[in-house]
Amino acid sequence: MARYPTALAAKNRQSGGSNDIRGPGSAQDFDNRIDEITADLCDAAENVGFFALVDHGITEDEIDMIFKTSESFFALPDEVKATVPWNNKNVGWEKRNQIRPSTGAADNKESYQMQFGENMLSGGCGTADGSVWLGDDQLPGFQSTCRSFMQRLQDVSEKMMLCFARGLGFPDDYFVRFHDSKRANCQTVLRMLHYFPTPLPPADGSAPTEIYHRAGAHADWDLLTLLFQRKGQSGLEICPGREAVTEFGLGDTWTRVDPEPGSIVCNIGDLLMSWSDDRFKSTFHRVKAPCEPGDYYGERYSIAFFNQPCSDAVIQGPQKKYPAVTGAQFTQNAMNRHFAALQAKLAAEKSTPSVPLPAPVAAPAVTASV
Ligand SMILES: O=C(O)CCC(=O)C(=O)O
Ligand SMILES: [Fe+2]
Repeated sequence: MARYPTALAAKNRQSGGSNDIRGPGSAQDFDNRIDEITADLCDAAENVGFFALVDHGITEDEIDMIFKTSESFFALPDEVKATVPWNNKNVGWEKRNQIRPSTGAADNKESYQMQFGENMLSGGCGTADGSVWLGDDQLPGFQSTCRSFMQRLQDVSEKMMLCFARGLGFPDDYFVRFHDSKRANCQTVLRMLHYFPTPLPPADGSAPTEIYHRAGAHADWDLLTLLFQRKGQSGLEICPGREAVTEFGLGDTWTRVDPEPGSIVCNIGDLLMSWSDDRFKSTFHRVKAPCEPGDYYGERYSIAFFNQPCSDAVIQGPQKKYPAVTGAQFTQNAMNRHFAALQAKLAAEKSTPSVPLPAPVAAPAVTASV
């Protein structure tokens, strides 16, 4: 049966300990419990690749506030959002334009990606400063609200990076140095996501004729992802144990990860899997295309934070299982693999006419999203 540790806290509560990686207001707590937390995190990373983090220090008010900011962003007219379009530096807004190799069709969603550094500074189409940051003239305080939240997530991520470095036998600051959000070439991404409502299935009980993908099955490319879901807006599913699954987890058993207010769903990405010589698992996951009773068909918001390496980071595991690559090369290789898999999927569908082809997309498909 699929295992999903619902919370690191559950274990710690049983042992009577405090359950946060950053005790309420107390960095001291983290320092005292660092080895215990490292053991929990490494256990989850080795066996499942997904875990929920609680008592991380980010309040429910802060989470509510960033979701309200996200809702205000997506409520803007498309012409306004199009002034900050997605580009291949992996920043900006896209709508129904991300095609996953697992489905060969665009996700029925829109998303907006932000980074800390130089990749945001150009690519705008009509913003006052030419950046892909939405200006205060459109949404007052938008950039500063998002940046503050990104910094909060960076702080939580750095604590986990320290634990993973220690667990792998690297110096404590090893991953933190390579993911330094103060450097201009930092590639870490905050992604706001908005899934469109899915039409309800036919009332006569017959199967829906069209599949509306939300986020097709995939693994993330980054080091570590932190995800917030909204209460009542379910859909995230995982397929743990990468070596035990078929391609993209298709045909395997999926486990629901329902939203739990205040908790952060975390998962190991391909980068940390590779950097740990495959000791830690990057796990397939998806936001299920609603199609069955019990599925959630309404509009859905989520927010993800993808820890990406600075472009000049040098990536190699302690056992040197894979040749060393830079952060830029790792990302490029991931994009190339993704593109090749997508082409193969589309070519296979073309030679099998019984499978409907996806609608053509107007702009180049998003391939660089994590
Ligand atoms: O929206 C979600 O819950 C998950 C999104 C996701 O997996 C991704 O964007 O990589
Ligand atoms: Fe993902």
